[in-house]
Amino acid sequence: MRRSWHTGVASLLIIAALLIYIITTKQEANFLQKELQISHQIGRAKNADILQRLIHMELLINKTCKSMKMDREIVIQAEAKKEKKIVRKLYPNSYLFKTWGDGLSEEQQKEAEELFNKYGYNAFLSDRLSLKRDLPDTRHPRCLEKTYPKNLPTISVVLIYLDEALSILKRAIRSIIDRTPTHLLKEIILVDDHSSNDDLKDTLDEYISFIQKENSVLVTKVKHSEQLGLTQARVTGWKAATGDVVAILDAHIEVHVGWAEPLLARIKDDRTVVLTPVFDRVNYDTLEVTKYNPNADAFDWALWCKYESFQPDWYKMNDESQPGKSPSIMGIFVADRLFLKEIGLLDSGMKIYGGENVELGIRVWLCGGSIEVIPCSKIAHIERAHKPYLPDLSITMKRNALRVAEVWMDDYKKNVYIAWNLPLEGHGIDIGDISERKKLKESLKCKPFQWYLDNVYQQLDNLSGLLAYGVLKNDLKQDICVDQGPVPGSIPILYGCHYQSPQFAYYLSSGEIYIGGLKSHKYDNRCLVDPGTGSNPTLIECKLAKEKKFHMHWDFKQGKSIRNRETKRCLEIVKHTYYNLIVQECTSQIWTFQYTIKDF
Ligand SMILES: *[C@@H]1O[C@H](CO)[C@@H](O)[C@H](O)[C@H]1NC(C)=O
Ligand SMILES: [Mn+2]
Repeated sequence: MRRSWHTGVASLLIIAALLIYIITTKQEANFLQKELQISHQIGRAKNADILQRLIHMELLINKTCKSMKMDREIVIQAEAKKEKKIVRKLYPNSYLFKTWGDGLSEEQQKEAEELFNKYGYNAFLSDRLSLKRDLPDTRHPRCLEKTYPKNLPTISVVLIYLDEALSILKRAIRSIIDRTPTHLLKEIILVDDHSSNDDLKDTLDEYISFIQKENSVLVTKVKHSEQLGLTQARVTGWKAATGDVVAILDAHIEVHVGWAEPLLARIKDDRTVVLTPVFDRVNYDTLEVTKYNPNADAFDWALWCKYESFQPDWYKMNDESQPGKSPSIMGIFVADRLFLKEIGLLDSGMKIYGGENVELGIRVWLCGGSIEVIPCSKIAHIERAHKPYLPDLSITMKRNALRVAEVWMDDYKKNVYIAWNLPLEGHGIDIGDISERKKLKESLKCKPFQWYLDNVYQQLDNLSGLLAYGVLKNDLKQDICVDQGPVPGSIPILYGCHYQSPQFAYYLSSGEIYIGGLKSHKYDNRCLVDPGTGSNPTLIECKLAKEKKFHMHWDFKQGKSIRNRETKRCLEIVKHTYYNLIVQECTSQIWTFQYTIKDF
């Protein structure tokens, strides 16, 4: 009885924690840009129910819809008005209809909701918008002043998809044809990762032959005979490409005016630079475009991608049209076709989804290339409300991340294990054969991962001070764990062990104890503090605690007591109705972290 009540509260706490984190962290606003990010952030919560609810809540927050400006929408509304009756909202709780869809008939609402559930975006509206719709020009004014040589490398554009809405795919093709100089566009390659939608068969093929004739552009379609996942789809696209440069993109995009020239000019200058354009967000409900500012593409130790600021020298230039160095890519990228092959294309051993972008990023930097974000090249990208493939992408993400760790990260691979709360030995996850990747690394004479941390991605914390990690239990009561407690709030508690991030604790050689998950970047964690008076321990941002000289250092050895160095009090538990977590005069209670990294 209490257990299920506790589980419910636990779910709410986790959701609340993540929501607060999302709302309060400015950077997070950026990383909501890409739909990948949504599942990345929540991927850590393994509970599928939490996941679902969180997706919905996040979408709610993420909503910035303004009044509809699309012609077609006005037409729809006008039609509905003609009927002169107040139409019932059939789906008041659907994220599609939060701000969109006034005046649709019940019939139309049904159709729109059905399509939304199928695709994760407003395919009903997409079907009614012009394929040639204009996009707001979101480029920095300096981008408009730039000129490019006429003689640039040619480009093959690869669009990857699994059961995309036909009109979305057509609009992507249309935008590429209309906004890429004809003499530079070698071909468009559609890679279908085994879709089942009927209209992606003959109807799409008819459109392809129509548009080829109309524009004398080569458009080819390659369909997988079974579902192979994103990495393999990208490899398939690369294999079909013949241009000097290959752009590997999602299919729910529209390219902006002038998107290709800055990319091609940069690669003409230096063929070893792998590039990424800057996404703008297309809302999944209104299909309106929101401008995003350029950012570096980075990741945490679990290898979920996240946005990161550029290095300080980029901001010193004070010129937003300049390329910025980036530790990694988000998934779409543009590269010299043959150079990409020389450095090993993509890791075909990756499954379904996740990690392949980080693998490429690290490999390019370590093996003779570099990565840049090109702010003058913009692509509008739909952030879907949900994605195809798996409901919980963290399963393949974890496996793929371990592959990257084993091949590329040397001793730092343990940080990936720690981020996924796995033991350093014997995690039992099958990561497949990595011998080919290791051979590649040798033949390319790639630099060690330390170089990458020192020169490319300094913001990533090397976690060198960690001694122990995982859940933290008191010997007196083995089924409860130390937990970060309600968020917002700063009082850690005891709670039935659920082995999710709010219960992850870390002991450092400095004597600090982090509780409630580990951030991969410096100064983000919350440290356990003895306030010195009262019996409640508190959690305070470590940087702040250090500044204020709070009592944040604890003497501890695995299986011994946790004793504050300054106050000499101990972290202990006491039973009233429930067990409480307190600091008090030491009574020799003993504690155990789930995993240790080295003897201490
Ligand atoms: C880890 O980073 C810290 C600074 O954040 C540095 O002092 C330390 O030397 C680094 N350790 C290693 C092994 O690179
Ligand atoms: Mn996408």
